[in-house]
Amino acid sequence: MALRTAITRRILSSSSAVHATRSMSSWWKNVEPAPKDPILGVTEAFLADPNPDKVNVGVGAYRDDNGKPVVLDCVREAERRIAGNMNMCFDYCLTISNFREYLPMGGSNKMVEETLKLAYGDDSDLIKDKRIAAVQALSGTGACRLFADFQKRFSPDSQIYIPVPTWANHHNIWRDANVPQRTFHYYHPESKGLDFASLMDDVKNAPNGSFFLLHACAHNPTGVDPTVEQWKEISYQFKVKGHFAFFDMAYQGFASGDPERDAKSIRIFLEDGHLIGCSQSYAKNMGLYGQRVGCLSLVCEDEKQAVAVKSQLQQLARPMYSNPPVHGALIVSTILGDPELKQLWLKEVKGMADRIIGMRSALKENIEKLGSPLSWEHITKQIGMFCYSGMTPEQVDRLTNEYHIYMTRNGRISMAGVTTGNVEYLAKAIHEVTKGA
Ligand code: KET
Repeated sequence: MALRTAITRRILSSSSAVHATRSMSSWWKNVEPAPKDPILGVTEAFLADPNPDKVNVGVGAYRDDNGKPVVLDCVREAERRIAGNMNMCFDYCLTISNFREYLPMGGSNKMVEETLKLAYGDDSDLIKDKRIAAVQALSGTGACRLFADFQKRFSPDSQIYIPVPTWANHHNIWRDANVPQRTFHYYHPESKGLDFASLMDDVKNAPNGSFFLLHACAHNPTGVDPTVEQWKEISYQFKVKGHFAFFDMAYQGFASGDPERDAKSIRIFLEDGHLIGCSQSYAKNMGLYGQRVGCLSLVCEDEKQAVAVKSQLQQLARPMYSNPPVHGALIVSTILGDPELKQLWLKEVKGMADRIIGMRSALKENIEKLGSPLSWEHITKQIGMFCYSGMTPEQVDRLTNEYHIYMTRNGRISMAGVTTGNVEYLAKAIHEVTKGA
C-alpha cells in the first residue's frame, strides 16, 4: 500500500514536472527577434568583420587619429584624484571608502550644479533663483526618456514634434513613453542645408502649446544647425504659439569647439523667457560614453514649482533605476569643480572638434582630387560629429559589402572615425560608389 502511494506520487510529480516544463517553454514562443538597431547594430557588424582594412564611421564616438578610443587627460587626472582619495568634496565630502554608497534619487547635487552652468551660463539668474528642476540622468538617452515619461504623466494628451530626420532613438524613446509623435521639416535634401521656411511653417501650423524636440547644436544626423538669426526667429515664433522647447544637447562643444558658444540656441530661448527643458550628456564631450552620466533640467516659474517638479522626476526615477551611478558623476564634478581641470577639459574638447574639422577638409579634398563630378561642399559646411553625405542606402550597402566601411544606411558618416590613415581609402570608396549616380 505504502509502495503504491509512493509510486503514484512519483508519477504525479513527474507528470506535473513535464507539464511545467512545457508551459515554461511556451512562455516566450511568440517573441520574434527585434530588428537590429540602426546605429549600434552597425558596430556589431563592424566587430564581426575580420577584414584588417575595415573602417567604422557608424556610431558617434570620438577616435584619435590612430582610430583609437580616447580617454581625456582631464578624466585620467580626475580618476587619479578620486582613487587617491584626496579628501574630495563631492556631495557629502565623500571619501574613497564610502563613495560607493547610493546617491540620492536625483543624483549628485554637485554634478548637477556644474552641469546647469554649462547649459544656462555661469551667472544664470535662473540658477541663482533656484528656478531649475534638475536631476542627474542616465546620460542623454536617460534624460530624454525621463522627460518623455514626465511629459506623458503631466501632459497626458500632448504630442511631441520631432525633426525630420533626427537621431533614430528619439522615435523609440517617445514611443515607449506612449507620447504620440508628429514631425516637422528640418533638412532640405537638395541644398543639404536647413529647410528653414518649411520648419517655420510647421511651427506656425502646430496647435498652440505643442511640445517640440530641438537639437541644441550639432544636429544629428545632418550636421546642419540654424544660424543665430534663425534661432531668434524660431524662439520668437515659439513664443507667439506658446510652444514648449525641449533641447537635446548631446554634443555641447563639438559644433564650435567651445561649449559656451554651442549653448547659444538655449540662451536665445532663455532671453525670450521660455520655460525650456534640456537633456545634457557627457558621453561625447567628456568621452564618458559608458559611464552614463548626464542631466535633465526643466525651467520652472519659481522655486516652489521647481521643487515640486524635481520631486516628481525623482519619483519617476525611483521605480525605474532608483538612483543613478556615482562614478561618472564624481569624474564630472571633479573636473568642472576645479578651474585648472576645467581649462584642460575645454582645451581637449576644442582639440577633438578641431581634429574633426580637419578631417572634413581632408575627406572633401580627397574625393575632389579623384575627379568626382558631384558637389561635396556640404562635408565642410556641416558641423559637429557627423556628415550627412547624401549617399543612398544602396550606396552605403556597397561601401560595406565591397569596402568594409561601416556606417548607418541613412548615409551618415561619423567624422569622428575618420583619420589621416583611412581618409584616402574612404574617399576612394565613396567616389567609386557615387560616380555613376
Ligand atoms: N541625443 C542625440 C542627438 C544623440 O546623437 C545621442 C547619441 C544621444 C542623445 C544619447 O547619447 P548618450 O550616450 O545616451 O548620452 N548618439 C550616438 C550614439 C547612440 O546612438 O547611442 C549616435 O548617434 O551614434
